[in-house]
Amino acid sequence: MIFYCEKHLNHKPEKEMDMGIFVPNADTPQRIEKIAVELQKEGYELHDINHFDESVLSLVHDRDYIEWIKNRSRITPPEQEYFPEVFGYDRLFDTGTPITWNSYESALYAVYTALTSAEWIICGNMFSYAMCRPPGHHASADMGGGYCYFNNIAIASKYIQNKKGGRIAILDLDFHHGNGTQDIFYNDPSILYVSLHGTPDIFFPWIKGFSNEVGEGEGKEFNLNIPLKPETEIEEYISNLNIGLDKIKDYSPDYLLVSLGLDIVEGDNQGGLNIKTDDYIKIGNKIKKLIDDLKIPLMIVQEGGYSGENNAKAVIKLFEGMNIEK
Ligand code: Q9C
Ligand code: ZN
Repeated sequence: MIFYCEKHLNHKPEKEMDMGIFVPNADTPQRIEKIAVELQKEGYELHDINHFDESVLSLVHDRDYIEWIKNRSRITPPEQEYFPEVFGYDRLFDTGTPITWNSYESALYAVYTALTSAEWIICGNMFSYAMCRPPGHHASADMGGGYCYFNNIAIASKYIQNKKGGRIAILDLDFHHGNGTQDIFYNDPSILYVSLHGTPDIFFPWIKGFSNEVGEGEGKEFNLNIPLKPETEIEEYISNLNIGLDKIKDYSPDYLLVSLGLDIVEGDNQGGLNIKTDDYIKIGNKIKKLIDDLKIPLMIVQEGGYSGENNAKAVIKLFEGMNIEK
């Protein structure tokens, strides 16, 4: 089942600061809208989401961080964007994640979209796709950034465990390392985090995502980073994906959650790999084989991907490769 919520349309950051100058913000509503339109043309149905209590944010985030984002949204007039004073002062780690009057609400409903998807799989269903926007994987317990405010997939993971228990594997296929998700579960052996991403010594978020980050304390060995060279193509991508999938197979989780960023596609304006939209059939095949072998449900959570057109093509190919029924 595919879940979509139109509240994301109210979150329209206009600009971001890159190398000291303002440029158009890449997290546009269109990048999700295009997926929605094309999926429906293909015969997939989108389903509306359920409402939850705002307190679900506390499953992952600190109270004062939540209040800060909420208040910042509330006091920012329409047509204005708040940019952080970054270092050591604000709760956002970059200058690409402005807060508008509607950011809090849109981010909250992205969380609800992920939780509706989570509900669907814990009720005994095998597949869901949460069309979240804004994305989540860069947000840690007390800091936003990389277009992310609340960590949708991390909150969904906690929600699933609170309701059903069990162990979860998160496979992060976004072009960027999910520093927020890694941080949140770094000491947690009940959640395995595996990420393939453009190498952080060249690409955002720069600070995290290296292969020597393997988890800490009880969480040691339950974090696997697989950094990739610029312009990596599908053959090399798949051999690295296999390493990640083997790790997940050995872990034998009760649920597989995928952070689906489509910004690994060649030409993405925030990306740097050379994956083709058609290659998603192969990626889909691999994931399908794993969940069939393990006999576990799959939940996909939308993260990045900045060309609406390619996003739609990639999702359709991925679903084809996974044999998702319409
Ligand atoms: N020249 C996600 O894909 N861009 N976030 C930095 C540096 C930040 C991406 C640009 C990209 C954040 C969820
Ligand atoms: Zn990304």
